[in-house]
Amino acid sequence: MKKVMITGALGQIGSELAERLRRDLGVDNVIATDIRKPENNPTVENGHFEILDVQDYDKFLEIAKTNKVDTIIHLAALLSATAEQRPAFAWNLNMGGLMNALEVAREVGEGTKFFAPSSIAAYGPDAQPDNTPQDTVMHPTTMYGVTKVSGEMLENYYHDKYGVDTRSVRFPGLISYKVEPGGGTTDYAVDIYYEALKNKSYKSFIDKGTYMDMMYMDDAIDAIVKLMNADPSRLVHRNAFNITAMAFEPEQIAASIKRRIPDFEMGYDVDPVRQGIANSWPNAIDATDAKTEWDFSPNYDLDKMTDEMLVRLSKKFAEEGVETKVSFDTVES
Ligand code: AKB
Repeated sequence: MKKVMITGALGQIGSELAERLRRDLGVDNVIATDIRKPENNPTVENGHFEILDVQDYDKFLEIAKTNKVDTIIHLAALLSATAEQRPAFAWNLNMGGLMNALEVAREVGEGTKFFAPSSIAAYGPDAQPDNTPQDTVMHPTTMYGVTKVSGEMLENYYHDKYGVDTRSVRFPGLISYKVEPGGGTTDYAVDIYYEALKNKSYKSFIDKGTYMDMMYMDDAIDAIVKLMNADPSRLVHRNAFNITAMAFEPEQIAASIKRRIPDFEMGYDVDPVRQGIANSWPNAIDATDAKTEWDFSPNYDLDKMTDEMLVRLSKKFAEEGVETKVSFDTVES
């Protein structure tokens, strides 16, 4: 991984990955792309940035070839809740974009490294809900899940048939403070920190008792870098590894926040669409193969993540002049 092109680089994962890779590889060795180019955006301003609609194959190929990239990290996609509202567009964007990305990788040359994330959404309601095995039935009942499981197969195909060095993970819900996610089912676990600081209360659109896998963004970014640098001879699996750092229900994240904001109040205003999606996913997946094959090892558990989110978000709100009811410079461990 020497010269990397990232699609969807303004999103929740892309913006933090671009920053990390610019640090690791040098600013000139990361080509960040997205469909829009906002002003005053660090990903746009702190390095090489190009506008790219991933459905435009010719432009995709031109950017990859002109910049002689050896790695494509394809992040542009719709998340679960939005995909459920716009299934045809989700199929066209998620599968068409992925197909273009894989074709560009093939065209760039054999051995091109390739990453596009899968998700816990690749599983359906008939998979074992707890300690869900890496290799088991995958019958998703959401459009997003259908694109994820199809994407996993397509990435294996391009690896086996054309020698594209495809590697991927099934991401759980990702929690971060820099860029908010949009259109996901696990987004409640990000929103809750914003509302805890601003209002000391939160109404969850996911119901009590609903377990989902989650991970702090630092661990997710480390996982991508580690997997992309892993010795290929150790990889029995490729597309895609289960990874998770924690699994919790809404009551547990609320309790974690209450340790620092004792008068924080949690209520529920359940969204039937996102609740239905969550109900179709596993409670907690098994990440043993990622640990064995490329030493996946997350650092953040729920309380450590909560402390980090409260401090980091407080700082961000202060910088942006956002009013809050409570703020943290630091927390005592
Ligand atoms: C979503 O909720 O759609 C995503 C995911 C789990 O893939 N965060």
